[in-house]
Amino acid sequence: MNTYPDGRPISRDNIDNVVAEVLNATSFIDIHTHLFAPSFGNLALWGIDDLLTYHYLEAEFFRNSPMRPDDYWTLPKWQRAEAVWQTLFVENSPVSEATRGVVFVLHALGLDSATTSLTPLREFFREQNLADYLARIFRLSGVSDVVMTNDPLDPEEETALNKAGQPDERFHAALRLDRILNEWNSHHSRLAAHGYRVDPDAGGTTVSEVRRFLSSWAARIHPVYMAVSLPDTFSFPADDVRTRLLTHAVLPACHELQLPLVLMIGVRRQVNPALRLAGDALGRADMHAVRALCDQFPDNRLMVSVLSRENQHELCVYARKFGNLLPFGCWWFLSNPSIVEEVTRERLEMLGTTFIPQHSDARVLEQLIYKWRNTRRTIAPILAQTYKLLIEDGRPVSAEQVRRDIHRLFRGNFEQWTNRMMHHAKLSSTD
Ligand code: RAT
Ligand code: ZN
Repeated sequence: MNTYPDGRPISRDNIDNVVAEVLNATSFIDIHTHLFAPSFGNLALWGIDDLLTYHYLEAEFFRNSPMRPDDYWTLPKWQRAEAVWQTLFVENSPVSEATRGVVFVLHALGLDSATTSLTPLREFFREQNLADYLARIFRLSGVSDVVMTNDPLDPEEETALNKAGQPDERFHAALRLDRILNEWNSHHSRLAAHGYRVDPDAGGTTVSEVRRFLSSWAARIHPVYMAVSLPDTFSFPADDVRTRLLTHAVLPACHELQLPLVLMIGVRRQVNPALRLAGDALGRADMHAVRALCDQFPDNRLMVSVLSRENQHELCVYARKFGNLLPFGCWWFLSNPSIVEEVTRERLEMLGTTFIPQHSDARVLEQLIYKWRNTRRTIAPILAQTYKLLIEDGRPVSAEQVRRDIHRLFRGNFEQWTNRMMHHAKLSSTD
């Protein structure tokens, strides 16, 4: 029910309620996740064992448990999940963002988050019918669409992508380029094996062949963008294979196919390989690379997220200089209320509504519930405060205006940049 009539000015005292109501009533587009549609089979993760073996939790587990990583990895998944539960939820209070997330997921599903045994939780998940359950999770999360991460050079994914399963209109593909742009040395032979005439130095026909490879995958999976994560040492232009491939293959392909290029900059991979996926860290990046890309490719659309807190302000400044740059998300180690608050406030102050505040990065289906609930909870007072300042400064604010702004931040900017209208789920307050 729409409590606040459209055009009338909202009183300062009512702003908090209106913002909260509009945030809850708007279904968001989750522009970057690691979720997979059900047709991807075992790659699609859900349920308590996958929730507990999430790498954000594993990093915290190793801080609290005497178990050595090498011993942990010898255990089957169900035992790893039990070790994490016992250590982080039974022996310690789950106060971190990632552990509280699991608590909220269980609570939202009507389950006991204080149980010492995982058996009743496992029973609940086993009983679910996936089709109904998926709809329920999307509804509880307030999300209509999610974007997957699809890397055709990942052997497991390639097999799944090749098995054309039943498409699900809520899951959109994204063509991920990490193996091509960051690990060319170990992956050019995979392209060669598929008949592409490429060489280790990315010379000769390589760039046109990589372009052909990208076009062919784009025609198969219809991605909403191409994407790559880049190290904190990323520099552009540089005398390296990555610069050659970006300049002559990836950016021209994105331009031709009218797809944005998503750059996620600042990851320092595998500082502690024993932790596997939990072993990555971050570093401050040199933002000259972003300036050079925006400047040299004015007809390409670049969506950028930076992992280091120290790079956030520079990203906002560059976005003020280049209309082809769209900042998005509070990625990975930034996805904590204290930092989301700071970064979002800074972006609103410097960019108005021309950015995308958050994506979930969910790897396990139910994480959508807590990640989007937390985003709404953190961002509501920031938006409300912005409107209060606007009213104080002499401009009335209406509910219609709040709706327009929230729609733009969490749907419209992405739809405009990808040139796609996504399916718009109606949110109801009942579960
Ligand atoms: O947030 C994460 O789960 C990371 O492990 C990464 O996957 C990161 O989000 C990425 O897309 O590289
Ligand atoms: Zn990610």
